[in-house]
Amino acid sequence: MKKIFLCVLVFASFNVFSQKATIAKTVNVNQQRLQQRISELEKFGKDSTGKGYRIAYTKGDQQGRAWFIDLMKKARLEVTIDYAGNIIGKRKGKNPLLKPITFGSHLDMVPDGGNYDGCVGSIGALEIIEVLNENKIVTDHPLEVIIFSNEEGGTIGSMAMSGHITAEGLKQVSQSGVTMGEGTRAIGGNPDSIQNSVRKKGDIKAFLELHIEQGGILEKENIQIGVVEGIVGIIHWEITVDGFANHAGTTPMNMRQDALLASAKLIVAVNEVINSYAGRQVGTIGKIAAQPGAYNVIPGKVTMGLEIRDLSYDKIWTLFHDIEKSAASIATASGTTITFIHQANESKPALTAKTIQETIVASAKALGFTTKVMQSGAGHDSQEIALIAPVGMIFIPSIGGISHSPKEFSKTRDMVNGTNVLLQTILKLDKEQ
Ligand code: HGY
Ligand code: MN
Ligand code: MN
Repeated sequence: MKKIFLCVLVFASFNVFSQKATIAKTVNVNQQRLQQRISELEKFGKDSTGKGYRIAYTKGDQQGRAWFIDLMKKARLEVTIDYAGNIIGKRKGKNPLLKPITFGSHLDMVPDGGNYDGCVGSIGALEIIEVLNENKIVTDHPLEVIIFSNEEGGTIGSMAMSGHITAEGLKQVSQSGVTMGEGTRAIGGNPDSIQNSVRKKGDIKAFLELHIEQGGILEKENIQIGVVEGIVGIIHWEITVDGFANHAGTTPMNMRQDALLASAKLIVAVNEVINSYAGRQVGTIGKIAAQPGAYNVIPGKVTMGLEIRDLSYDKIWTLFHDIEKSAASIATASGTTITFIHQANESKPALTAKTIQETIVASAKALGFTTKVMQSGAGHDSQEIALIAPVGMIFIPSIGGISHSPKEFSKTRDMVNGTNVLLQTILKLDKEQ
């Protein structure tokens, strides 16, 4: 009798297990809901010219966040905002002792940016919860959807979570004109106790981020899913060029201390230094302002923003020191003074977890997708979270390789593919203890 009972029990549990595995395999994300939410999100933060402005901490950002939080609550997530302004949506698992599997991205954007950078990963993360709810799947691990604050301004929210934001970093002025600390408060965080948002190594089982590639490799090579192996480091410097403002009509050409002319030479020098090394490093002067800014006044002062990126942190500094040398000779020749101020909120290069790369590849291949293991030339919250937990990133193609532009676009089909790979990867990770 006992033997029969045992066989029935084994058969039944095997049946449940294989049933669960089958459900998991056949579960699909909802294409229509994904597309509809991407289009809806685009509405927030439009300025009078219709440009997308969900720059971190602005009204547009706050409206977009409020809209998303409402959707999270409707998906029965337990939503909180941590001290760094990160939005966290929790879903209970069967075993509360297991560490959470976390996934998400960011909603803020660059000035006049596109509607896919950060949005695909955020809306995709919420889609996972919707689909699990609809299919009545409860994972063993607790799940957390995390929407990081101010990713574009230096991965501020994830930097706080990894314990690397500093008092100096909070004083840094953000793209919206307020300091990082003031902005954090504006979105519901508390910069005075920001250390309370820190997660330590071991607190999270894994963090996964679905993101657009923001480059043209996947499209060019006709590959459906990118599997990120490493994310570049990013360092910024504020540059000030001090010359001497003077009358543009009466000052002879050989008696000028023209800050803008010196700046122009420095911009060329930056480009020459970066191109003088083999490798995939990049360097950009992305913003410039000349004072006083009149036709008939020789610019006396120029401020610029320098950014250098590479997978090697040391190489970034080597490139910077070469640029400093070029600046010194330009300053001497032009009678100007050139100073560099290193910005505290720098991102270090990070590698993703090999095991998670393999799980993403297996999930993508099981769904019949082509894959490519690749580096990310864009920075991401994942590189901060990689300091405290194993991370994985899934890329989908950016059409034309365009990003940080209103022309940024990814196909619905690719968003669906990426979100399905994210879902299957989460379900696979959930089976690990
Ligand atoms: O700048 C970046 O690489 C990212 O899109 N924040
Ligand atoms: Mn991004
Ligand atoms: Mn971006």
